[in-house]
Amino acid sequence: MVVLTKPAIDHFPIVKNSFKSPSFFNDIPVIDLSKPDSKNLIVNACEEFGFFKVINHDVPMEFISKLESEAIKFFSSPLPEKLKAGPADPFGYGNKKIGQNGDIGWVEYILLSTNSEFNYQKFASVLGVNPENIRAAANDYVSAVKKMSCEILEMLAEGLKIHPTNVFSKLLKDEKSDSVFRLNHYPPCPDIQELNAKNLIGFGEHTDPQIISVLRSNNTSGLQILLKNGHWISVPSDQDSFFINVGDSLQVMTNGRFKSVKHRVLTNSVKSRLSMIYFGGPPLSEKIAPLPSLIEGDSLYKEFTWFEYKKSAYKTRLADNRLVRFEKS
Ligand code: GA4
Repeated sequence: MVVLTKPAIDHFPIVKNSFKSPSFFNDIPVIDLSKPDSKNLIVNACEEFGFFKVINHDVPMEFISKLESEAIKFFSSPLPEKLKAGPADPFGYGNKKIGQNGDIGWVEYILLSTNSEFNYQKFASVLGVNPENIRAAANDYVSAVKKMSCEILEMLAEGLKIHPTNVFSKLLKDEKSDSVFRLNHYPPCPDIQELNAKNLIGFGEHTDPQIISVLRSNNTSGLQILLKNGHWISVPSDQDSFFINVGDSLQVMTNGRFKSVKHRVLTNSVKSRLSMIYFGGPPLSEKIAPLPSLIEGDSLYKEFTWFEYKKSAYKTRLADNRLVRFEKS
């Protein structure tokens, strides 16, 4: 894989050596999707961590490896070629720059809207392949992951005793669902030692705005989540499983019972990390508010449309709390 051009890495955000680096956390909830009684475990995991790992899913391995090999091909292309698929505005190829408000990370990526043909064209022109191949690979993967996300959201609704159980999943199934797909490549950064730093930040701390995010990575670790006690813990990589994040919108719909999990990615000094993330979001016109059956006492949030939330989110920095302005005072 091509290493990013050697930049002045001292401009990059780092995690200082001054504290012990976090150890791997082996108590991340693991949900076995083949077991029908997993619904209560999902609810517990969303309450405690806003994060869990899924095994025995039925996303075909073939879809994962096909897309992964297309992504490797893409990220191995010469930089001037890749730049032709950029800038990420917000969709397209991005290199180090995340969003439009000054965030940077040791990462290159492709951001796609799951319902825009134009995006695939941009991506495929660089690979010099038939756009149909890449479109088909991304579509197969995203459709299978979306199906799994909907199953998880329905189990979750059942676990919360909400009727009908499709309250969350119908938002992803809607043909106007504003969902996003992201491929992230974190090249190794061998010069980390020069900085007297333990780790370079690949993707800075943030919460995801949507309802649910589904991440799959290769066997290189780097992902960390923030626990309720304020400690960052490293998530052991597992290329055969998926990792699920609660997003801000699900936090609102559950009236804060579930918390969107703060997470970040640290760069490895030797190995490349490749991740694929599906962010399941509602249609732009959808009104987001706490579900009446989940309001015990007061509603913590004002009602807003997903469009209003996104408009305001795109003006924020990555680490900002994007929900404060929608909280009831
Ligand atoms: C974080 C989650 C997703 O990766 C993303 C990101 C988006 C982007 O990269 O364009 C944002 C970020 C994310 C939240 C705040 C804004 C928008 C970068 C940024 C600084 C695609 C998303 O939906 O929100």
